[in-house]
Amino acid sequence: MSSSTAYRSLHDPDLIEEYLFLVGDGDEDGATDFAEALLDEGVPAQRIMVDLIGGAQGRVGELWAANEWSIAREHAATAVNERVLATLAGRVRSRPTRGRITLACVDGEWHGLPARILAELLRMDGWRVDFLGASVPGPHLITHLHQTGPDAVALSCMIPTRLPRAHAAITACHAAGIPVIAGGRGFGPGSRYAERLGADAWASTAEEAVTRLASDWPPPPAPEFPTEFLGDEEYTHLVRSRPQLIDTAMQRLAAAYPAVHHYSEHQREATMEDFGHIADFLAASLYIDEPQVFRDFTAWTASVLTSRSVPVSALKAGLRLIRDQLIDFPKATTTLDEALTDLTSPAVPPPPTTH
Ligand code: B12
Repeated sequence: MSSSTAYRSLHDPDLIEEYLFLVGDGDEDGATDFAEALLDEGVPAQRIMVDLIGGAQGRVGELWAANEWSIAREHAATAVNERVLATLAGRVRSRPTRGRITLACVDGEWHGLPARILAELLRMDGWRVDFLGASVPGPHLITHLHQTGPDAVALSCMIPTRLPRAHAAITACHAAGIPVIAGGRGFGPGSRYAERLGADAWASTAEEAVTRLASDWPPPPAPEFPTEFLGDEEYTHLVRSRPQLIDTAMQRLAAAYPAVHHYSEHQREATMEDFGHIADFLAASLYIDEPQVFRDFTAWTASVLTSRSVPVSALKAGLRLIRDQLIDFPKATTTLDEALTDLTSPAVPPPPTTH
């Protein structure tokens, strides 16, 4: 296979599926050999990392969402992907010729692999990268910045519930005088949320970030950073009353959705976790004033529950139980009503992205 054939074939779903089989089988050596063979054939490491490893990781999530793979299998597959990425990174050495970058996932953000892919691409492009990994608490990030004095902070947020923490981190980086490039699906389909939270730049993919940082950094100072807390009274109430909201909803659930009487302990725990996600996504959507964030989440949750034989009516009952406790909060109730209307339409819309 010539390198150009290999390059094209990385977009071939069969190639990803072949690699995915090895990843799903927990075959670390097989998956590593597969990726190294592509590298030996001349496929750029960047392409293998983004298209093969990143592409397979997205498929892993789809299989989990469709209830075909267990969470344990997903975790095992992620671990294999991480090992393959590390092996490739070890094979492609590069000397730092540019500045220094700190790359971190926002506090509470456990999707570490996409950020790790970006870290490797930046390193290969000549940056010295301090990769701090998943879930970096704000104060520790700032201490690190004071110790290392980087030229940029790259902040990864894959899940919108972490946006309030992302805002705090961006504000703190600015106070330390360091510009921030933001990225990851949590910042939304475009740059809007990143801009609203005061990020200096945003990129949708790791490659776009590499180009941006190589050609246009540091960016001209933004005219004004929205440094103040964005959350309003509704957001604050929701965050403070989160435990009570969930407890009350759990207590009332059996009356609203009698099937709960037959739930196992595990099902009850999963339901409680789901209430937590409902509260967190609602809070995030209030924080950045984007109801769509919550509506995307409920559409996706409905499809995940359906693949686990839980009817949409269960989710609707849960949403109403939260709504009933928030009747004094107009933005929250409107958002919940919109989500409920979405779920009432004849076909629940497909999830916006995959898990
Ligand atoms: C694997 C996975 C997980 C794994 C993560 C394992 C790990 N160590 O990374 C686990 C199981 C832990 C997980 C947990 C959860 N997940 Co998840 N997960 C995924 C999944 C399937 C893949 C993520 C991934 O690695 N993709 C591959 C990368 C390469 O994709 P990518 O986005 O294209 O990456 C590029 C860009 O994002 C960009 N980028 C990333 N970071 C940065 C940073 C900067 C600065 C820049 C410029 C660019 C940039 O560069 C990357 C490379 O090009 C996604 C769905 C998907 N298809 O992506 C959901 C997804 C991210 N998860 C989601 C959810 C909801 C959850 C959970 C809440 C599920 C739950 N019910 O518990 C938890 C939350 C955990 C937490 N608090 O962080 C949602 C997020 C919702 C949303 N955005 O609206 C997604 C989108 C699925 C969905 N459709 O809803 N998840």
